[in-house]
Amino acid sequence: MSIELSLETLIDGIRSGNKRLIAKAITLVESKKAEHREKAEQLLNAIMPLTGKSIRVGITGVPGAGKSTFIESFGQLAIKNGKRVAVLAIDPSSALNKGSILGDKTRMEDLAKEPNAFIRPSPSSGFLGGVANATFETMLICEAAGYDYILIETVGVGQSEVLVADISDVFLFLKIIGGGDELQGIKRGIMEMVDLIFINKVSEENLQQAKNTKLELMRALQFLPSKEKDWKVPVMLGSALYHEGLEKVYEKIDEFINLKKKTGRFETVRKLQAEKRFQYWVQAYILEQTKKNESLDEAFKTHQKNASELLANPSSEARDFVKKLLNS
Ligand SMILES: Nc1nc2c(ncn2[C@@H]2O[C@H](COP(=O)(O)OP(=O)(O)O)[C@@H](O)[C@H]2O)c(=O)[nH]1
Ligand SMILES: [Mg+2]
Repeated sequence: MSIELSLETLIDGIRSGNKRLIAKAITLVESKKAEHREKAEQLLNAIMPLTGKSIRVGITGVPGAGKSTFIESFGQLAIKNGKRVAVLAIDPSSALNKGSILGDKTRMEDLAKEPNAFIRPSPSSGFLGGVANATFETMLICEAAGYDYILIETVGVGQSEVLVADISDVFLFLKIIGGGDELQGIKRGIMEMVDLIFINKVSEENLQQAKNTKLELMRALQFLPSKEKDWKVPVMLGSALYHEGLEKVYEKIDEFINLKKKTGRFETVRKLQAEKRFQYWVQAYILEQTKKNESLDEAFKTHQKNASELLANPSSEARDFVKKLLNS
């Protein structure tokens, strides 16, 4: 896809909500080429005043839990309520297997048809050579384009939860009935991150089981420190596929966001997230500069090798490398 369009064209396209141009702008911020980075930054700076007004919803759960289905249904509900919805995905593994992120995008067929929905199928892989991604910047573009809800699906396991928690205002955990807790990632770590839990695929037949699962979850939550003061993580039952229980989720998200805004946590957390993003970019640019300079690149590789072969401890190798970097 060509991204050689002028900045003005892209910025106007974002402002006017032109999906084709929004997509091109996203391709630009996903590019790892140095010349694209500069243009991407100019673009992001230009749209900054238009960003920040959406509700950023992170959605996690094991593969098959129904995240994509949930997004499709929830997205339609939000649109019915007069909102505009953008759908993104975070997949730290895409650099490895180049898998299509929303390969199951077909499940969002109905949402994709909505003029007020924008679905970004897949982040490009190997962003700046790391496991990171441009989802944060993509989100800013969607906000500038006027989307009210940014729904971010975690794909892959492990790291994606942390990445999505780092950019969302509310973190939703989709659970299915049965299956081992381990299998469902009910590790302490994830439970500490969630703000809302939705038990999916609930039907008449498994209602009792679902209620038991709910009790188990509530018991587990009791022993965790609360992430937000005055917020009791709600455990809701429903079905993404049959559009059941989604209104309740919609209301709870609203309630949660309002509470966070009232306590000031909303702003505080967003500032912390931007700080993290800054730190990420410092790291990324240091590595980029390193790669550009032959002797530094050599030094980086040598120190890294020393660390990996346990010739010395990684921290002293890092310190030595940074000394060389500063003296270069
Ligand atoms: N019976 C039932 N099936 C569902 C429900 N929600 C999702 N599914 C199905 O579960 C499968 C996995 O859904 P998907 O959204 O792709 O899960 P993801 O991997 O978490 O994104 C699909 O076949 C869905 O149709 C539900 O509420 N009830
Ligand atoms: Mg999915």
